[in-house]
Amino acid sequence: MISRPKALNALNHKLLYELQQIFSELENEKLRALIITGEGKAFIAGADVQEMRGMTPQQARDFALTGQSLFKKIEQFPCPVIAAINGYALGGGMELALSCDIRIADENAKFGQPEVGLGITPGFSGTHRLAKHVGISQAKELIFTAEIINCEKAYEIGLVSRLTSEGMVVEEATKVAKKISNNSKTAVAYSKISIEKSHMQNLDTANLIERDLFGLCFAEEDQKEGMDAFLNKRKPNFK
Ligand code: CO8
Repeated sequence: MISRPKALNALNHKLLYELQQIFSELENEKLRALIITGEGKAFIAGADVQEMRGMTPQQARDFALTGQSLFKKIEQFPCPVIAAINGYALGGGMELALSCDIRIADENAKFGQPEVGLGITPGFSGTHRLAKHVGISQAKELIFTAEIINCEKAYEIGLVSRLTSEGMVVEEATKVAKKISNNSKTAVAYSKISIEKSHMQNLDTANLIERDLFGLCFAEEDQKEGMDAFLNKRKPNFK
């Protein structure tokens, strides 16, 4: 849980550093899925404007690099990461959500990239990932207008995959995490790599990535167990 509720969980250096530490530690744990949510009425209301205000161009560039590195770590995390978006997901908060594999929103969730209204561009990979998730046209409209959208609009444009009533978002995310954890950990991890690595490639390169990972599955116990269970009409018992 992101917990800096007095500042609506705004991302400052300290918080970014702590998240880096946590994700590095968790990388070595045998996790099936990870859920990120925010404390209080916000998921994350952006990067910390107070902290950014006096930055020099070089400091701002370094700050952007810190956020970009963290969000890449989340995107490449070995198991699925689910953003349970309980309120404002603005600027850097929306960019963090975009780096997660699955986004689920509470009815109070609000999304937007307000940066141009502050005289800056998105800086934590939002210009890339927002276009990847919702298409260039929607991304440009959201970024250029700095409009804040509600959860229904976010669902309509494919920014989130599920909506919940107030206060139910972590529960719903847990249900999704449980469904994921019933499947082969390795096959889920390989599918994640295949989707991420092939997304921006042409079909031939994407096919190569996919068939390499597909082939690797056949070196794993899970493939034998999954197929044996299916053929013997029983539930698989993945280790
Ligand atoms: N940074 C710092 N403090 C914040 C932020 C923020 N992003 N958001 C909220 N807060 C603080 C407020 O200043 C306020 O503090 P205080 O109580 O001391 O006055 C407290 O949180 C509560 O906020 P509000 O009183 O404003 O709460 P409201 O419910 O009235 O409004 C809003 C909620 C609409 C979310 C409003 O707080 C808001 O507009 N926040 C700023 C949203 C924003 O512009 N976010 C984008 C920031 S830019 C960014 O994320 C760029 C990312 C890339 C960085 C690249 C590196 C250079």
